[in-house]
Amino acid sequence: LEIEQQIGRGLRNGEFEVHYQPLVNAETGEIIAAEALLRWPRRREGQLNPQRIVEVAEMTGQIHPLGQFVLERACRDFALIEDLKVSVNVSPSQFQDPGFSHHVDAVLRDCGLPHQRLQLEITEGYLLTNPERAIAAVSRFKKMGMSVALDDFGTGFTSIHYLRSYGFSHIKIDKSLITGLTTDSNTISLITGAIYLARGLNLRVIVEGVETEDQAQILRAIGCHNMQGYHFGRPMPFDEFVRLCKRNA
Ligand code: G
Ligand code: G
Ligand code: NA
Ligand code: MN
Repeated sequence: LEIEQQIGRGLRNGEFEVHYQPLVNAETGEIIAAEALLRWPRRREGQLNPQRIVEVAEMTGQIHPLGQFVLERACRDFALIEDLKVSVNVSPSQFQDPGFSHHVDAVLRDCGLPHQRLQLEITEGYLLTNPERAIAAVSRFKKMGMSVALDDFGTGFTSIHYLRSYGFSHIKIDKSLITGLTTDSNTISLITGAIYLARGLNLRVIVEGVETEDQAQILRAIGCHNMQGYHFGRPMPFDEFVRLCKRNA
């Protein structure tokens, strides 16, 4: 079966799920948010990981129903708990869709989740193809009360100029930059520089892919605000995430 048809069938049959990975306050270790990540648990075949699904869905237009599913699921789940933010990945064609901000607004109202508790994550691909519209969209979402994070920072071409002019509230330093953090002094310099730069531009810094306490210690020392990674928890079903929060409280 073509991947497109498999995704269509998965959507119709309600096979997709959303898992949540904790984000912690770097200083206190307290869970402050979670990233919502698409999962397709019933599939046994390995070739369709979330990244591939999103890639294909982006080409076929299925990213709209898929993205809508993730957004609604995430908002509905987080409306059941207090205070914590949920961070949802938005793909370029969703972000580009003129009706998207209205849709997000409607979902939040429908679920009763305050706008301040939703964060959108976007990667830089779209920013580069359509800077003016992207800047306008980021500012619109921020005016609505949401935070907007630049995802996968350090993997692409984002220039310092872009970082300044887009008005993001957060940047997420990509996990690929963290590899070797404890052993390689160049890596430490690179991350330190990125954090220094971001803080200078009034951006909150999230470092993802934190896998060990040694890495967490270094990141705390160099001023990272929030951390995410297997060291604090893998992406997990909502009920498990709620239990983790209760244990940590
Ligand atoms: O969690 P994992 O490593 O499997 O995610 C793989 C990739 O899929 C990541 O780049 C992540 O951003 C992306 N992804 C996961 N869920 C979603 C989603 O709901 N929407 C979009 N656009 N991308 C997602
Ligand atoms: O592209 P994006 O940053 O949205 O994707 C996040 C991806 O990173 C998810 O697929 C998630 O499962 C994965 N991930 C989260 N924490 C870690 C980690 O500590 N190590 C590794 N290798 N991957 C992680
Ligand atoms: Na992300
Ligand atoms: Mn990322």
